[in-house]
Amino acid sequence: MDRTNRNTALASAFAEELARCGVRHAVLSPGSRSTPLALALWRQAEIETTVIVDERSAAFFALGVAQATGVPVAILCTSGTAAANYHPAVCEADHSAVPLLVLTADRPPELRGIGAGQAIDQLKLYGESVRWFCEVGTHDADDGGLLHFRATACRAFAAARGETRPGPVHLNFALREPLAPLAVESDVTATDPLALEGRGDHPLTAVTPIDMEPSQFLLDEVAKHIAEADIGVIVAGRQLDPELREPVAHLARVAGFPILAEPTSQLRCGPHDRSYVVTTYDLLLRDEEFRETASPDLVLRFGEMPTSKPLRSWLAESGADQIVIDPLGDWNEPTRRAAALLRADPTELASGWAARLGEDRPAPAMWLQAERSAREAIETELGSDALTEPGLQLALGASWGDGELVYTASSMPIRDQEAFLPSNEGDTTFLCNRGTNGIDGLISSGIGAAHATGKPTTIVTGDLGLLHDLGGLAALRDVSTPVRIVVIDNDGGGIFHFLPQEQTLDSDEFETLLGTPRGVDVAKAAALFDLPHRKLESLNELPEALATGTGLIEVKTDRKANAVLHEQLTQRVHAALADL
Ligand SMILES: Cc1ncc(C[n+]2csc(CCOP(=O)(O)OP(=O)(O)O)c2C)c(N)n1
Ligand SMILES: [Mg+2]
Repeated sequence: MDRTNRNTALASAFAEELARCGVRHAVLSPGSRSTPLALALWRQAEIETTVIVDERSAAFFALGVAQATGVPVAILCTSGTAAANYHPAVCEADHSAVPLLVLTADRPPELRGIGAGQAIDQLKLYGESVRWFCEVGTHDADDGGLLHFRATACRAFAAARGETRPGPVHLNFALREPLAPLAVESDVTATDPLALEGRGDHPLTAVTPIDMEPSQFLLDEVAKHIAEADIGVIVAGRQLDPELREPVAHLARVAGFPILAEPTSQLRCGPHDRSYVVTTYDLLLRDEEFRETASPDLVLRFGEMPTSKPLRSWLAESGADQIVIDPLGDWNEPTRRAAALLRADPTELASGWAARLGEDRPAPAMWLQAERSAREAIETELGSDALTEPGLQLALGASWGDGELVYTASSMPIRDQEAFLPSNEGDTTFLCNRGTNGIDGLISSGIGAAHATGKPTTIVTGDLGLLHDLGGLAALRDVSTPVRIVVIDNDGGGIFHFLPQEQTLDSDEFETLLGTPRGVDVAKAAALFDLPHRKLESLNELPEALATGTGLIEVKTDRKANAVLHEQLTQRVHAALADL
């Protein structure tokens, strides 16, 4: 603990507790009011700090770190609009259950609302988006003040890590002068060793995680249900635990169920048994006849609901019993038809059910045949190395090796990844910011995840996504891991060509209001941050471009032609199904 003055003592006790709880990263933005906490975090040896000027990017960078590591990450800014710039990432962290410790410095009460400057109402600034808000208050460095700062750190860590659902926590720190570490004699009056030092290596108050062990009853009852199902499916959406792969693959085998796996479930790709993995469900479920014949009587859902619209509507229309494995305490059930939400550990559930089922049941032949035909149809249609958005997903899938990380943007990149990315044995981690589907902050999150894990990373973004978080590229200066940013440059919002607005607005209106071509020059964007740039002429140049390391890789496509190609792919898959 730093006894220089009241503020250094309180702030360093707080940082000490965060470190003892397990915090390893903090992202700071410059400002005067936050100096005591910034210095304390910076000087806390176990906590690595990154300094990012733009608070919006800083918060998204931290979101990427926290999502990739699963450990709460602290972000700290000064008072005023700085704190408001955290809001988009706070919303995303709330919806995607990512643990963030949001620390905002504030003016003390006597300097609020009197025109003192740089003071906005920061109390409950993020509303219901946070798991816990605390106005930490003004305190002396006496026994009570120091114990309060230490206990607040422990409580904030536990709340962010999840009780049960991880997410953001907001602590607002009112700080009086001196903000600089000026020595003030006798400012630290505490005498209790617990207030002064805490418990050495251990947090002041350790909070045990909630036990998610499933009951025998849950395991027995659902296993019976699975055994009785005629046609069942496993649907796997975004979840981050690679340990779920083997148990779900085993369950699929003994149940005879296919696994409709979104890449961000970590189940589509990986070294596990992928023989029942279906990758083309988005295209298959656009076919009326297939929807009918594949209609299940039992659905087991792991992770979040996948993005695919045809899959969502198929599940919503289905009369099947749906069992949603949702350990995080959310209401992860947009179909409003689920029979049960299970608040238990997914890995334990899958392995417990598999153990009870025993022998393998017949393979889900209908799904597996359809998958083979659909993949053949896709590969035939995209046969060349021409630069297309679906083709890029095939090329990307073939390029990644074990231990790589892929962070994919909302809009068409994540949809095309779901629709077209093949299954392969690569032990790759797939991340995204799909809690609120924003196109903001993705560059920052991808760089944060790369930095925290040290894994070679590919960020896949649209051109407007890049424009939105262009400033996020500044963070690359402190990152040594290779970060390849693949920019799908269709000069505007390609996704809007798939909406009825495209047919109903005249083309000027459509382009002005939705298409929004901005002529982003990817080469100049790279030059601004002194980054290498490479423009692909053909998809066969992709592996070499990725191997070059950090830089921007430009892939030019055409929005209108892309919508036509998607329709052709759907037709091609339907024709293949008709031939089965
Ligand atoms: C912060 C935010 N603003 C606006 C939107 C609405 N929106 C969804 S997709 C999109 C266009 C994205 O364009 P681009 O990143 O180039 O991807 P493309 O659609 O071309 O694949 C917009 C503006 C959003 N999702 N998030
Ligand atoms: Mg675009």
